[in-house]
Amino acid sequence: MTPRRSESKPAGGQPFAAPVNDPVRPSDALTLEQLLAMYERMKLIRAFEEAVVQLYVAGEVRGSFHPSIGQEATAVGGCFALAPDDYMTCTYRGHNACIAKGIDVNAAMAEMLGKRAGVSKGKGGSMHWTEPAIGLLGENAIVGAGVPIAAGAALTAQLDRSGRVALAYFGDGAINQGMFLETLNLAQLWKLPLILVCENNLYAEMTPLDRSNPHQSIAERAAGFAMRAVTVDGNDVLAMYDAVAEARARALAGEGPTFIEALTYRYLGHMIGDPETYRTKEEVAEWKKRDPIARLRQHLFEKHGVSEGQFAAIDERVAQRVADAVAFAKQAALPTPDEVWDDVWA
Ligand SMILES: Cc1ncc(C[n+]2csc(CCOP(=O)(O)OP(=O)(O)O)c2C)c(N)n1
Ligand SMILES: [Mg+2]
Repeated sequence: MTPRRSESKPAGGQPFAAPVNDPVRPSDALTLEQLLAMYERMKLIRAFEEAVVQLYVAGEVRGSFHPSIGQEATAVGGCFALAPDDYMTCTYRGHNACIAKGIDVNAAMAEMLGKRAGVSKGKGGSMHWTEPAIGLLGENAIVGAGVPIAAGAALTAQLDRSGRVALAYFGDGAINQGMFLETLNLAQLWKLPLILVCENNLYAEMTPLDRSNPHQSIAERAAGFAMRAVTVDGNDVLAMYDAVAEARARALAGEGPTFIEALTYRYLGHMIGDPETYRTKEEVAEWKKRDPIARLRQHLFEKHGVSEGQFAAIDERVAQRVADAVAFAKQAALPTPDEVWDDVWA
């Protein structure tokens, strides 16, 4: 079998020589039903964010919005390899991961519009979705901050012997944060059941990775903490599933954390309104050829004979789901001024 782990290069670096001859491929055991569910979830993430872009442009979303469009496979591949009650943290761009983990999209859309029915009662907005019921310990607007929070959750799981693991999604911009480096050290020392997923989309805001990272790859740096570290094609949802499933099995076997560098790309700017002067249209077009949703669609068509009719039915269901979420959010009530101090802790 050909390995799914990627040899593609991050900007300015050679590919990290991850072990590529491991024949264990948990995704081989996925049923067609599960694969279709992954496909539908990726479509839902994209359609949800496309709808938010429209609402943002129409002036209905306040604050900043950081779309993850193009990064659906890192989220769905990763979260589908977790148990429903495993912990997860992510960034202000983590709508992909939250929807993949199973957040209620009505409540998520209501949060985007600042409504009381939102996941954070309309007070957090785009960057602070939180839902303990699905293990989501919060998106985080502070670069790198979700990593120690996930490590704390992993320590809890270890002490309680609960059989849960914690996964932290973060960007390539997090890797020079002190708390990130300290967490890697402790996590390896204490063999925490922690999965560290770096969504390396090659830019931190407007800074290309090769302007901030002297290593050949991000996984190479993590390997410096005596930690298992691999580089994965983050636009291949099955490769992501395999990497996280393997990491989860290692964590539960007491073998400690795994670092997964997932190579991916955001199609839109850092946030709505980003003039994108730091990258070329050609580069964006090149990455769109590796679109994660189109690739799973091709796989489903070639290997499982999924028909145009089946794909169209999924598209229709997804469009309806997002339209329902928008309608729900629009009619939902705003919080009132007397609620301002509710749920505020000091
Ligand atoms: C501690 C901290 N420093 C700086 C910022 C400003 N900031 C917001 S997003 C960002 C870039 C992060 O890039 P990356 O981690 O690669 O994530 P991406 O946006 O690419 O998903 C920066 C520097 C911040 N939010 N927090
Ligand atoms: Mg980045």
